Amino acid sequence: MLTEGGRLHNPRMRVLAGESFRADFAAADRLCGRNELASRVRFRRRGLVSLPPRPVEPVAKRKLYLIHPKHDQSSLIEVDIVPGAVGIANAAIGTVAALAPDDKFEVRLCEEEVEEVDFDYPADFVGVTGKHGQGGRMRWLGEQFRRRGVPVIFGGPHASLAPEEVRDYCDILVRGELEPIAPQFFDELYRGEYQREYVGARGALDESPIPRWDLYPSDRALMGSLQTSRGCPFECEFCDVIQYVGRKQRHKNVEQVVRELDALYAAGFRRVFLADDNLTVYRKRAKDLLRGIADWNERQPERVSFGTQLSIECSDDLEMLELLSKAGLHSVFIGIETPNQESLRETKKRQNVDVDMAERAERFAHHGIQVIAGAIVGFDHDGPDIFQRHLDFAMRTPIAIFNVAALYAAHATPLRERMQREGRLLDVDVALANASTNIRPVLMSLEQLEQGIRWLIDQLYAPENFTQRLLRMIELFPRDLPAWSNSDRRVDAEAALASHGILSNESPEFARMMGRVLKAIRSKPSARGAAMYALLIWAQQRHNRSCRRSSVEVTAPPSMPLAMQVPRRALAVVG
Ligand code: B12
Ligand code: SF4
Repeated sequence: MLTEGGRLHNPRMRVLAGESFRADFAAADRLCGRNELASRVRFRRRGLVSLPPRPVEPVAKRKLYLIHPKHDQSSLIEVDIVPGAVGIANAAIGTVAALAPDDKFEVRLCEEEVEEVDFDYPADFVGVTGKHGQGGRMRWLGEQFRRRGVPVIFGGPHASLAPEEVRDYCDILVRGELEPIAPQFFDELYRGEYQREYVGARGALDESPIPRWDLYPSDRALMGSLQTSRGCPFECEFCDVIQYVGRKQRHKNVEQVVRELDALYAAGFRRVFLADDNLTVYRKRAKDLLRGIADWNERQPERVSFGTQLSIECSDDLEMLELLSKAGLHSVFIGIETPNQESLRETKKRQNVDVDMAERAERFAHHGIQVIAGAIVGFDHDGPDIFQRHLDFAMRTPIAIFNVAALYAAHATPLRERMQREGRLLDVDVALANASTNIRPVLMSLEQLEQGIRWLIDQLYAPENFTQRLLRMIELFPRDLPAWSNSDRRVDAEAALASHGILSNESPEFARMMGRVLKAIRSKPSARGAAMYALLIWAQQRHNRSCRRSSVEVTAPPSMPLAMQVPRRALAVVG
């Protein structure tokens, strides 16, 4: 807007050309209105202004528009089958909003799965968060807003771990955690004297504020989100958690967690995802926390149920299982990874080696906790028989939901480094395409791997197999478990109806299976919530299988050869 061939072409802004950047910020506000802020950014980037700073005049609040973008492709954990809804609420944009000083910023949030991005909103800054699976959409949004002259800020896991993939699509890149740098960052943003890149250190979590759920479309998320800790002391080779938030786990204290729970409850949530990397790994702390959550839960008019992530070794500890159950944990995501012991050793998943995972999953079920398993195929020690081995293992467990993916060398991981060293890293953007990988496998071809995963997913979710595992889980559940609260939230009703719609479109064979599940639930109502959740995920899986998400506009990463951009997205097959 401001420069054309290096010359100023906006007459109002010419007035400011000889002034200091800081002063012209305020003056621009007065003369041209808030939107000229965007022009100044361009102006500054070209290094046109270098006069000494002057005192800042008070200006209006800056409008900050924070977006959690759509994901590039469907995944098992998202709920595309419920239009305009999300499975787990995004905590990042609400946290950034809470860190922005109230007197200087007016913040608006956009959850793109719920509402369209408002490109006409007169934002002074647009902030976009995202994970790797949203990278294409982040870049695309960055392009759109910059074309409109609005300065774009990128932050979050993808921007932090793969800055080279997004840097050229934003004006300000924030890597790492925002809390420790928030005062400086927002001050500089407000004054327009910001830097091209910020790097936040790993701070203490007591600096982390309660996310602004009041600004988020909380009524459109099935679960709220609460991160009680960051980091994990294990060192699985494929994992990016360590690079992102570190091996030394940092914790919020129990009072802080309870305050966040109060805010989530007030926002209407009755299911909450404890968004930790590994909730139970520090046992004493985990037990104190679970006791605090259990006490809090008992005081609520309606009981809240929780999901989280943890590692299998916690099931050694009977007290831990009891506390998880008492606190209201209804599902836990566990990286089972593989039944192949050599592959577990290869990937340094030591806590799973020589452990009878099927028996461990039963321990959770005995406590009324549903295990959701992460499974990976394509390790160097996986041959073509691995798919059948996975299926045989799965059918020995009471685990209905398996999230299966090809081993993938994520950014900044030790695995990626090794693949690069060994010349096995492929230059493709895999994003969420669970059947695809960016690694050349050792004991099978890429085609065998992709076909094998598709076969495995089809087998795992075949009505007969899925129902067998689900019935086993229901059978193991205790009878005296407190029921999930009866939600009167519209979004929960929509989820039930959506899964019902998909389920009832299935074959007569499937209808018979469902009849058996419903009968089992009737005779054990304590398992109802967990079973209905499994059915919802089943319906989502069925949906993913039959329909690919093609409507999301994305921009491929800069390194990708053009020829690969479209076909790779079309290849997406999700678990
Ligand atoms: C909860 C969670 C989920 C939830 C997300 C719910 C949701 N709606 O967001 C679910 C279970 C759905 C999920 C799914 C996936 N996840 Co996940 N998830 C997490 C987890 C455990 C916590 C995230 C969280 O809530 N953090 C709390 C917020 C407050 O912190 P934050 O996002 O880190 O943001 C901080 C800073 O980055 C910064 N910031 C963030 N955004 C912005 C924006 C601006 C403008 C600014 C200035 C600053 C800023 O401020 C925050 C405070 O410091 C992290 C692990 C972790 N420790 O972070 C993995 C993680 C984010 N997930 C990851 C991955 C890979 C995925 C999947 C792709 C997995 C898959 N194959 O399906 C999918 C992606 C789904 C998608 N839509 O794309 C990776 C991301 C790696 C990467 N390179 O991007 C992580 C790091 C670890 C992991 N492997 O699980 N995930
Ligand atoms: S246990 Fe989970 S979070 Fe921890 S390093 Fe391994 S995969 Fe990552």
